[in-house]
Amino acid sequence: MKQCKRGNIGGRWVGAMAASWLGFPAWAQSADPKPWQLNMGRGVTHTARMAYEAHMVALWVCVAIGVIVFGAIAYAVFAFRRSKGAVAAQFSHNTKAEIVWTVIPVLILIAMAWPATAKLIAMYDTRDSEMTVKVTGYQWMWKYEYLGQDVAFTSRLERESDRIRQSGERPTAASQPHYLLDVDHRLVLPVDTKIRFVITSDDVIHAWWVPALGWKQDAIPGIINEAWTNIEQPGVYRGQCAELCGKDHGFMPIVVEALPKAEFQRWLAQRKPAPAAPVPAPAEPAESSEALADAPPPATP
Ligand SMILES: [Cu+2]
Repeated sequence: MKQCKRGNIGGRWVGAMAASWLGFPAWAQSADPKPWQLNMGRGVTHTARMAYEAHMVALWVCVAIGVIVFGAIAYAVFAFRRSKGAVAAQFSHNTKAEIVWTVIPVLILIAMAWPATAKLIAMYDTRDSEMTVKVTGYQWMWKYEYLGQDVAFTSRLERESDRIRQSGERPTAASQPHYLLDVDHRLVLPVDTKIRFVITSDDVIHAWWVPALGWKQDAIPGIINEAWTNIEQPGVYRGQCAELCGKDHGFMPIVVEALPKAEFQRWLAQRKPAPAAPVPAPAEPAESSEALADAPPPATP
């Protein structure tokens, strides 16, 4: 980033590291990625937080192992150097050591996999959802259908981003803060609602991914994948197609706008097609039905 000064970056980096170590909600945990963000975001759903927690546990386990292993190597290199008269041992096998360095990693892996598996199972449980949105991937846009609501629309790259990318202009973060991450029609969703997604594709494999929701799901022709979310905070959350799907793969962003429930209902009502005009009543017959009954049947040819 040209606008950022080096000292500033260093300061922000140290600040962010300190904040994430202390567990403070800092920019490193914002819903959407920010420039120079180092860690993954915390997201705005319970599932996103579960992914974040699993990631942080794995990270700290790796840090602890790294410190112990590299610390032991550094100590051995320094304390047992040849200039101090150290002589290398000549044994080639040690059954006890081999059992220890096999069993300990296995136990660490089990301790990490157990909670991660429980979280994964919860992420796939789409039961008791309150509404369903069908997502279909196309080269290169998304279609959203609010099932049972008679509301459907396509969502494609916003025109100004599309114009700039084809013009050769160099957009700046100031003039185009959401360059290639804006769409013409946002996917509007309610907060505090368990929303089920059914995800498929009409042509090639795409993947629907909004990092703040905490998951990505493949959109595969002929297959319907499921996912769900329950957004906790109103806001705008951005994502992209996460499967290499053709030459314009980089130009099919996703924008989710989470609204409070009542506002969402108003939005949905506006999007619904107007009810069909009542069918006009047939004109009054000239003669009464009794007169018609008495009339002779129409002549048949
Ligand atoms: Cu795609």
